[in-house]
Amino acid sequence: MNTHWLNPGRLRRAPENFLGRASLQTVAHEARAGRRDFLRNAFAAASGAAASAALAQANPLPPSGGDPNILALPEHSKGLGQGVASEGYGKPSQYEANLQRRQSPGLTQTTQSSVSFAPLQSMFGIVTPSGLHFERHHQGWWDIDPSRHRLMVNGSEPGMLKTPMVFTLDEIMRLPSVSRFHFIECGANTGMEWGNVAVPTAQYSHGMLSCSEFTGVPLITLLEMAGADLKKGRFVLAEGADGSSMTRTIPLSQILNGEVLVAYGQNGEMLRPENGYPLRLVVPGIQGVSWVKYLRRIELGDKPYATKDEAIHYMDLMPNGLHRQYTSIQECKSVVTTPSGGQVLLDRGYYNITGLAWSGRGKVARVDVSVDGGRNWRAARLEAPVMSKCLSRFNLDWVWDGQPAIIQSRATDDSGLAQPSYRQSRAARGTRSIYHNNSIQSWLVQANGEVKNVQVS
Ligand SMILES: Nc1nc2c(c(=O)[nH]1)N[C@H]1C(S)=C(S)[C@@H](COP(=O)(O)O)O[C@H]1N2
Ligand SMILES: [Mo]
Repeated sequence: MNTHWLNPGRLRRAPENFLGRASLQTVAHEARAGRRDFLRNAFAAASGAAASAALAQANPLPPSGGDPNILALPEHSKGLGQGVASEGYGKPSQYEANLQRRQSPGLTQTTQSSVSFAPLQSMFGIVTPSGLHFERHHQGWWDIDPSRHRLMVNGSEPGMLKTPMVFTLDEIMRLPSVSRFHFIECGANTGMEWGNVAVPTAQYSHGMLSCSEFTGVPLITLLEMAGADLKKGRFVLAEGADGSSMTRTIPLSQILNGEVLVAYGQNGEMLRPENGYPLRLVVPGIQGVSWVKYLRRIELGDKPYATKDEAIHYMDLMPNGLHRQYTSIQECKSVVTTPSGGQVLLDRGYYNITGLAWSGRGKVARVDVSVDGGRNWRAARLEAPVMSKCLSRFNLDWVWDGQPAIIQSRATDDSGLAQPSYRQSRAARGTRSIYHNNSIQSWLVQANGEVKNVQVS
C-alpha cells in the first residue's frame, strides 16, 4: 500500500486525468435527442413537479430560442469526407482522447509490476474494448511470437496422464472452440478501500475489472487429449511464460464442466499482448490472478501446489491474524458508474443511474439502488442478456432535486448472495485485507453537482 493513494488532492488538481464528464453529457444529449416518450413515462412515474423541471433541460430550437448558428450547414455536410485508407486498424475519434486506461499516481514503484485501470465511468454496455481492458503485470508484458510459443500439458508424476503433450498455437486453433462472455476482476480490485476512502473515481476504485468475449478451447479437451486420469488428478497447475513465472493451482472440479478455456481470442480478434497474447487461461468467476497469461504449461497433480502466488500473495488477512488461502471466487458485486466519483452533474433533473453488476458464482439476479444512503431501495432494470460470470448492466431512472444524495447499488446473485455493507465486511474481515472486497459502494452527489467517493456503514 502506498500513501499516494491516500492523496486525492493530487488527483483533483488534474481533473482531465480522471473525469468522466462525457458520459454525463451523453445522458443529457440522449435525453434531448430522442428518448422523450420514455422519459415522459419515467417522469410521470416519478414526481410531477420535478419531472417538468427535468424536461426543461431540453434546449429550444431557434427562432424561439437557442443558438441561431445551429441551423447553418456545417462543413461536414457540404464537402467530401476522408477516404478509406488502403489498409488500417481503426482508432477512436480524436474527441475521445481522454478515454484512457490509467495508472494510479504513485501506486507502484515500477511500471512492470503494476496495474492500469479501465475507465468504467465512461464505458457503455458490458464489453470492454480491448484497448481499454485493465492490465496487471507482475513482471512486465511481452509480445510473444506465436510461431515460437508452445503449451505443454504434463502430469506431476507418471500415470497422471498417458501422453504428455506439447501444442503449437496452430494445433490448438484447429481444435473445436467456444466463445463466451466473461468478466475478469483482479482479486485486489477495490482493495485500497478496506480502511477508508482511498481513491476518487470508479476507474480507480473498481477499474481492475473488464469483460470480453473470449474464444478458445476448453482446457478439459487438452487434458483428455493427453489421456489425463481424471480420478487421480485433482488439481491443475497453470504456468505463464513471462519472467514472473506466474503459477496458480486450479481445482479440477472447476475444469470438468468445460468452463475453463485456453483462450487465444478476445472480442473477435487475437488477445492483446498486454492481456496474454498468444494464449491465456480464462477461469470464469475466479480472481484475475488465476487467468494465467502467456500460458506455457499445464500440469495435472493430486494436491494444491502452494506456489509463491498463493502462499505469500492473494490471501486474506483475517481479524484474528490468520491468513485465509485459496479464496478465489469473486463474490457478487456492483458499482454505479454514472454518477460516480469525479463526475459533475450538469443540472438538476433527469439522470439515468447506470452501473455494472457481476458474480463469480453465476448470474446476477437483481440489483437494488438507493439514492438516500441505503434507507430506501428500488429495483434497477437489468439489461438483457444476463449471462453467467459476466458483467450485467443496470439502469434506474432518477430525477435529481439538487439536494445532496448518496447513491448506492446492491447486487444479489442467483445463489442468493448479496453484497455486504462496509460495516458487515469489516466485522467479518477486519480492515487489513487487500483482496476480495465486494462491499456496497457509495457516491455522494453534492449540492453543487460534484460527485465524491464516500463510505457509509
Ligand atoms: N503470466 C502472467 N499471468 C498473469 C499475471 C502476470 O503478471 N503474469 N497477472 C495476473 C493478475 S494478478 C491478473 S489480475 C490478471 C490480469 O489480466 P489482464 O492484464 O489481462 O487484465 O492476469 C493474471 N495473469
Ligand atoms: Mo490480480
